[in-house]
Amino acid sequence: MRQSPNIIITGTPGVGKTTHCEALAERVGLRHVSINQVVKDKECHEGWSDEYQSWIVDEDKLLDAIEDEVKAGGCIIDWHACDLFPRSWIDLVVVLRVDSTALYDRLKARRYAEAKLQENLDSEIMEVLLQEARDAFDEEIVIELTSNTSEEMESNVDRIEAWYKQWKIDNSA
Ligand code: DAT
Repeated sequence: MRQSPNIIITGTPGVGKTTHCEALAERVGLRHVSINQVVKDKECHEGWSDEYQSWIVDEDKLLDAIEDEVKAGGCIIDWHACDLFPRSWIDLVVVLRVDSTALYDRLKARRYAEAKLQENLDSEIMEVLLQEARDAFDEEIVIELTSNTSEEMESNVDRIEAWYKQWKIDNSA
């Protein structure tokens, strides 16, 4: 039984996953597990896709690479997908959502190519990752939070911190 919960922060690229994870790591002391970083550092991939401008992830290798750390608890997992993680590893799934105009500006600032930018905007509008999270995990552990402004981000971080403290109380021996 883990002493601290594991949380996934997911959503379309640009919604604010990394920003939220870094704030929570600093405030709550959760370990930020950036899947992008793990895939790169531990070479959990089968090469680079020019079409998608991202690594082609080897999911088995990735899960092996993070298993011990995640099973120990207290991780905040940062990635745009969530359905590959075993349900037993995860206590809360936060799906961040953002308005199209804000997302457009953020992806434009990252110099995303037009096709990739449009693909991500479509994915956000179609709620692809929210649906993926709801299909993969029990509905009661999936929450949707908006991340349009820094005030919303502050309030999200407060809310996740409060959830974390309650989990610790509920799961103390
Ligand atoms: P992700 O990790 O989901 O790709 P990010 O954390 O790198 O997203 O954020 C993308 C950009 O948007 C970055 O410049 C910070 C900014 N940002 C993130 N969340 C925000 C929010 N709630 N309000 C305003 N700006 C935000």
